[in-house]
Amino acid sequence: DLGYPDRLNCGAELLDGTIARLGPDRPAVRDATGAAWSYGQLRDRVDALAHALSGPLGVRPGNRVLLRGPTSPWLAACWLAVMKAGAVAVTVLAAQRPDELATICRIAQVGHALCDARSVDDLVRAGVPGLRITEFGGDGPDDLRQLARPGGAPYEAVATAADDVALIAFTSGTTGRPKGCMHFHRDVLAIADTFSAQVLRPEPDDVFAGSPPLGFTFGLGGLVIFPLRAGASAYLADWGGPERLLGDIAEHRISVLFTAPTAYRAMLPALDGHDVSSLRRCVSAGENLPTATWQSWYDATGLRIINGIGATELLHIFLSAADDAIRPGTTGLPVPGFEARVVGADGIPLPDGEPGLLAVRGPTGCRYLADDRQQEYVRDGWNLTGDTYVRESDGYFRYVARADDMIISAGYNIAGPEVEDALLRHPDVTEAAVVGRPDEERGQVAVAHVVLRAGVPSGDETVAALRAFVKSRIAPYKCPRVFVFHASLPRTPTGKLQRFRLREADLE
Ligand code: 3SK
Repeated sequence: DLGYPDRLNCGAELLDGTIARLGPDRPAVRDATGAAWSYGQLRDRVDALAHALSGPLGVRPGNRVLLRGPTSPWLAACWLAVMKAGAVAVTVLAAQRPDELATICRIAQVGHALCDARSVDDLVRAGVPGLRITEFGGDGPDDLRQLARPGGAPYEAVATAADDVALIAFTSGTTGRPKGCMHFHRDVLAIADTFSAQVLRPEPDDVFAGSPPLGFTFGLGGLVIFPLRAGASAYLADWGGPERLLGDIAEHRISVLFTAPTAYRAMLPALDGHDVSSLRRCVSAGENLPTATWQSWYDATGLRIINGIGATELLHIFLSAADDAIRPGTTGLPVPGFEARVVGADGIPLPDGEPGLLAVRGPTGCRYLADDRQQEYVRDGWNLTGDTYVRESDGYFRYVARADDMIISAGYNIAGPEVEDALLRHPDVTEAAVVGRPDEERGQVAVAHVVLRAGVPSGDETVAALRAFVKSRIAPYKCPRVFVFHASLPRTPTGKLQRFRLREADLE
C-alpha cells in the first residue's frame, strides 16, 4: 500500500506538490528550440491550458482527450492540464495513421483532441465524427497557445478520486487489434514511487532524456512523470538518431537516459568524440536487452545499463535492478511493491530453473477498456504478460522469449533471444532476430534475420563464419539453419521487433 489519500489528482501532485516541496524556480522542462521552463513557468502554462480546457473548450471531468504530437514541453504541459482538469488522457503515437487513430477514438469514445500543429493532418484525415480538434504549438490565432496565455489565475485541480481513470494507453503489442489500458491517478504516482524512487533514485539535479515517445508509457513515465515527481528536469525531444541523442547528452548534461536496446547498439559506434560523462543512469526497456549489448555499453562507457521489463498493461517497469544488484543476462528482481512468479499454463507456480509464463501483481495492473482479452491477461489477480521467463534459484528473473515466439525444432526448444545474443557478439552483426519457419521434418527450423555492419558482404562466407561463431558459443542444435540478410528489421512505432512480419515474409 503506497498510502495515497482517497482524493488524489496526479497532475496536481506532480506539479503543485513538487513546487510545495522544492519551490517554483528549479528547471522543469526544456527543448532544442531553447524553451526552458522552470516549475513555476510550467505550472503557469498548465493552469492556463486547464482553464482553456474547462472553459472555452468545454472539457468536463471524465471526458476523454486525445493527445498527439512529437515529444515537446507543450505536449507534456497539455498532458498535465488534462490531468488537472480531471479529464482522461488518451495518449497516441505521432506515427499512428488515420485508420488506427479512428479505431482508438471509437474504442475510447474520444470527443476532444489536443494535437501538435505538425501532426494534425492524419488526425483530420481519420474523420472521427464529432471530434473537436484543438491545435497547439503553431502560431495561428486559434492555437491553444493563444487560448492559454500564462499569467492568469491559478487553476484549482479537480478533486479526482485516487482510482478515477487518468489515462488510457493503447497497445497492439507487436501485432493485433489495439487494446486500451486504463490507469488511475494513483497508478501514475505508483510507477514513480516504485521503479523510479526505488531503482533509479533520481535527485533534483538530474536531467532526464531519451527516445521513447510520450504516447508510449515507457516515455511518459521516464520523461515526464519520473522527473517531475523527483523535482528533476527533462530535455524533451523526439528520437533523431544516435548522433543527435549523443549530442544532446553532451550539450544538456543528461544524467538519466531512457532508451531501448537498439538505440544503445546504434550509439556504440558513434560514441567516439561525444562526451557522455554526465550520464549516471542508463535505462533499457521496451525489448529484451541482450547481454552482448549490456557488455559492449559497459566496456565503452563504464556504465551499467539498468535493464527492465514493463508493459502498457502495468503502465511501467515491474522487474529490474540497479547498481551492484545488476546481474547482466537477467532482467533483475521484482521492483519493490511488485511480486512476480513463473507459472505453468494452469497458473500453478513452477520450480526455480524451469521456463514458464511470467505472472506479476502489484500496485498497477491491467484494466482493458471494453475488451474480453482482459480474462486472458489477468488470472486470479496475476497479470500474465505473455513472456516466458525462468526464475533462478537466487530469485533473479531471466527472460527466455515472448511466449508465442518459442521455436520448437525436432523436439528441442530454441529461444530466439539466446541465439540473437550469440549473433550480436559477432563484430559484423548490428541487429539480429531469430524466428521459426514451419518444416515438415522438424516441425520448425530457426531462421536468422540479420543486419550486417556496413560494407560486410552477405555471401556464403559470411554465413559460414556466423554459423561457426554461433556454434562455438551455444549448443549447435540452436544454430539457425537459414540466414536472411536485411538492411533493417521491421519494428513497431515504439521500437519493438515485429517477428510476425519476418515469419510472414519468410513464408511468401
Ligand atoms: O512495453 C514495454 O516494454 C514497456 C517498458 C517499460 C515501460 C513501459 C512499457 C510499456
